[in-house]
Amino acid sequence: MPDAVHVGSGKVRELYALDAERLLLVASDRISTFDVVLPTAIPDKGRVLTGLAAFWFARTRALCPNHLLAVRPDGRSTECRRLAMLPIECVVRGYLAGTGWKDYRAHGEVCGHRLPAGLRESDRLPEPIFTPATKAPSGHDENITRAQAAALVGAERFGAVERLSFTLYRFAADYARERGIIIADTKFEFGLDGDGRLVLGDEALTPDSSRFWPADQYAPGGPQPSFDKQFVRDFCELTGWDKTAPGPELPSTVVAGTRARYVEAFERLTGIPFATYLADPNVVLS
Ligand code: Q0Z
Repeated sequence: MPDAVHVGSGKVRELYALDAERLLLVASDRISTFDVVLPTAIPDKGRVLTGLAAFWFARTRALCPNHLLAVRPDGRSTECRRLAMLPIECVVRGYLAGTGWKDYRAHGEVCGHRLPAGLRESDRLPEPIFTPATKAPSGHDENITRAQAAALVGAERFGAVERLSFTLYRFAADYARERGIIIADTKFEFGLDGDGRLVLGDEALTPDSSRFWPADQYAPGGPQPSFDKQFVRDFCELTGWDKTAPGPELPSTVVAGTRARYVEAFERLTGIPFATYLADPNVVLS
């Protein structure tokens, strides 16, 4: 890509500038678990995530404008409008997991939301809550209060991203639930376009930016299996790995099982055979 200037790296994605207005977001096949990127790739993982994000962008356009301009024929890279990103992560939680569960157990509340007593790990919340976080350069995002978030982006903008986040989460969670997937929580990132309008950016509603749980195995009262990464986690636990870098190489059985889970999530949610996506990635846009 002689015309693309590398401008950023995430744990499993790369970002390039195409020109002053456009970015290229490339999803690799790298996988992270327990916050460490493993030495073994999951073939087509980047294509699954790119296709899923594009699918959701196409289906939520009427709810909220987004940065997607085009999916490239490789199926793993998308051309996006360059935005001025807001300095907060917009997290919506429909279930009590991760730092939401930890904060609830410690303080009875999450990001200033007082929750009913007696909730168990992974319980569904009476209604979804908005729990903003800062974007820590370390990658370890920290939950902040609504007031802190409002101070970072302005009160009016805070209200707008909260409302949009709820609308997007409810739409996607209802849709996914009918297809056997619980979206327990999800993270959105918004930016401003050249006219100062709020636009949904980054990736959205993928298993890397959300917790996907198999609905048929849902059993609150403890942690839930991950729809996509459970084979990887189980294998890593079995090896006795101490969860510091470098992580273990994955055996081919774990790679194949994990790839199948990503493809299954794609096919369940989009209703499109993954092979059809590979032949023409634009199928997720119509
Ligand atoms: C997204 C990230 C990645 C590293 C910046 N439309 C946009 N306009 C301006 N900035 C961004 C976007 Cl998506 C933007 N990130 C996150 C993605 C690699 C960092 F692929 N950073």
